[in-house]
Amino acid sequence: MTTELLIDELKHIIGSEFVLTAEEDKSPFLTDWRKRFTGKARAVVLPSNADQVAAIVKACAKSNVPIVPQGGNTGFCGGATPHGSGTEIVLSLKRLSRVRDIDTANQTMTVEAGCILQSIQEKAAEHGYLFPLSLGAEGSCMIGGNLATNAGGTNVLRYGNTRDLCLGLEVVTAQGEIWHGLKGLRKDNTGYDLRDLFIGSEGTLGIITAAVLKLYPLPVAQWTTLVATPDIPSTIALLNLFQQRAASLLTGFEMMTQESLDLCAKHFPQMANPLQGKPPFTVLIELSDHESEDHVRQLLERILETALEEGLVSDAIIASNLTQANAFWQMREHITLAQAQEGANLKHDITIPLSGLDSFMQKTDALMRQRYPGIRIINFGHLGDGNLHYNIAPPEGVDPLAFNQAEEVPIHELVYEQVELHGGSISAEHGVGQLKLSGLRAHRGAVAHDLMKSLKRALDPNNILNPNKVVLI
Ligand code: FAD
Ligand code: 2HG
Ligand code: ZN
Repeated sequence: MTTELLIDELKHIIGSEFVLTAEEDKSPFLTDWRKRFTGKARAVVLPSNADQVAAIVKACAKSNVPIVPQGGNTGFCGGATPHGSGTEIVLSLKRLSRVRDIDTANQTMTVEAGCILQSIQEKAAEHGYLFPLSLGAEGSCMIGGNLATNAGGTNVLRYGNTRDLCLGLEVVTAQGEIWHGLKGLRKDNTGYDLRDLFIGSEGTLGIITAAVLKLYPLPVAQWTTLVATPDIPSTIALLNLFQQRAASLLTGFEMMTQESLDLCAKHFPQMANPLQGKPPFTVLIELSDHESEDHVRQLLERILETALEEGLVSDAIIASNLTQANAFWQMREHITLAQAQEGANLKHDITIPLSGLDSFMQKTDALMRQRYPGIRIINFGHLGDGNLHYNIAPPEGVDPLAFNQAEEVPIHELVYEQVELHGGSISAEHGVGQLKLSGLRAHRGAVAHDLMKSLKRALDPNNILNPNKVVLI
């Protein structure tokens, strides 16, 4: 089938106004948030329901035209950006944005893939519930994208990754069939877990059109504190102290180095670190409680007292109100935005077992600074999960694009070699997409990589869904 005939068929399925072919209309869908990847597409299509998605997949499969699913386009690995060939179509899920059901007895919510994460949080809160997934992009990322990347964020240490927050899925397969898996069950051992197969598959195995999400009781009180720690061993000892004493009340434990907060203050001076004396490490800790304000506040104070006595912490500020607590979180979330304003940078989204974290940072920092004097290591992350964003910016005054072009590969190699030596992962929460495709076989090992290829071939034998992302077949 020619491109024209396919475009006509797509227009017939969803209406001409939802099949974009003009360059200026397609362009917002062809570059990722970081402006790291740009591609081309025959068309961008915007269906409004699962039946339309299925009909589009059937039409494309018939014409052998690959499809790139896209949600909020905030992903960091180029998974939602088409390749440069111009042969693919981008399928945006943004019009599938209905909340289908809220089941308070079952504590679940059924939503379509194009629902913005923040709107899901707000809807849950209107009904007195918490949907705990929370990340800096929550105002624009969509739940389909969160599921497809198995996004992490800042609440993982208490509630888990997106995978842990999902009970059921509706998925359009590579053959254009709809799998109706929207059961809100907490137990279901009827063979292979298809839901978990699609979650984290980055649009390469199926197109998620809806999901059943878990809801939790809204906490009645939250206290947030910023503390200064001298080094990583003290920061981990502090985490362990909070885990022991606060247990499930600990809902956030985010680490930021001085270098990352300096960059944040450079671009957002109103978000300078309120802790005095530029501590080497600043940790944002949040406790949430279902009992009372006083209960959790007193607990927080007692734990901080112990931490000060034991020398784990040299300074601490407890947010006195919600505005100050939000300001602490804003400072944390603005590191990514400050990096974007500073220019192109190299991201490493890694996890290391906490026992090896100090050694990893000492060794990697030393090698990096020795090889690249003046380099800026923008290191922050979800320390409670062992997840670092070990990002690299060139020395001040050096052109970032030229630097990245010359040094991207050796810098990735340097970091990933240390990740391997310390038993870590090269992608903690952002996924693989195009960015980490080439290193995946070595990282996962031949057996795991071949199993991934077999799965891809079995579910998508014609390589229609997001080809050449995650795994090459
Ligand atoms: P997209 O970027 O549109 O797509 C991501 C991948 O999923 C692509 O491979 C795409 O093909 C696929 N996909 C999208 N929708 C579907 C669907 N319905 N069915 C099948 N495949 C689909 N990530 C974290 O994990 N933790 C963080 O803390 C975090 N913070 C961030 C902060 C900022 C400021 C930004 C810009 C990004 C952040 N991210 C974070 C990365 C990003 O927001 C997440 O990966 C998010 O889950 C992507 O959602 P999206 O809707 O934008 O997906
Ligand atoms: C975060 O934790 C995100 O804020 C973004 O995962 C990390 O900018 C980054 O590298
Ligand atoms: Zn993160």
